Amino acid sequence: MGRVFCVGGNWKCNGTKASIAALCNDLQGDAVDAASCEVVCFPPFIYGTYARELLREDFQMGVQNCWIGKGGAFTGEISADMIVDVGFGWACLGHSERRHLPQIKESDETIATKTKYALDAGLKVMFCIGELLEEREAGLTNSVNERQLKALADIISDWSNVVIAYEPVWAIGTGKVATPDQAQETHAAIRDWLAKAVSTEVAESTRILYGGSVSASNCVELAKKPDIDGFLVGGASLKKDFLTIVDSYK
Ligand code: G2H
Repeated sequence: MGRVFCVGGNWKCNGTKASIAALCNDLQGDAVDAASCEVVCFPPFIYGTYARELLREDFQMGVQNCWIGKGGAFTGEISADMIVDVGFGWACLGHSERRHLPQIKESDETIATKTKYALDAGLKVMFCIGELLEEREAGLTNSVNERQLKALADIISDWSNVVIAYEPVWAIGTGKVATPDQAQETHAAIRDWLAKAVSTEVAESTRILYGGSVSASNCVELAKKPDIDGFLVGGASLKKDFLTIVDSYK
């Protein structure tokens, strides 16, 4: 079976009850053919249940982070087991804001360990990778992606619930989208690495999403590329435009 197109909406630390209700209303529309496209929204934790009640049923729900392991005396944290318990199916882990914001600074190892725990708990994971501008300019794009992926490959063997989201950090929220050719080249390199480091089966079946200033106007050209299997969308996921991006699989 081919790779099912997948679109994530990362709402980040945005929203109020009123804006979420308005957004969920704006996102009403024709049913998405589940055999062809999978859609997941990632609201802030505190609005998760509220958003689930209002969001169309054919869009799945996930969280933007979780604790690294089992719950317990970890004030302020939310475990993957709790996320499964309330019926959410996904976690978006390793987002560049969590890797690079000085107040957070999650390491490759933390993100990989957290991902393994979340997978073992039964979540699907959107595993984000990507290079900084200075790393791209130094020709390090592929080695950075490979280092981030290797941390995970070293500790998991089952990739069936992993979706990779390649998000060049210089393209996030900047309006500077990678060109379709730049994105395709990096996605193909990620797939080649998976084939060599994991297996040809995993390389062929694992979805690789593109993220970074994806919009209603650039998604169609990006979606035509053979190794781009969908998108992780930030700013545009807070608008009706998200539906146009979802529809780019057609
Ligand atoms: C990248 C992306 C969503 P945006 O962070 O993960 O955000 O589409 O706003 O660049």
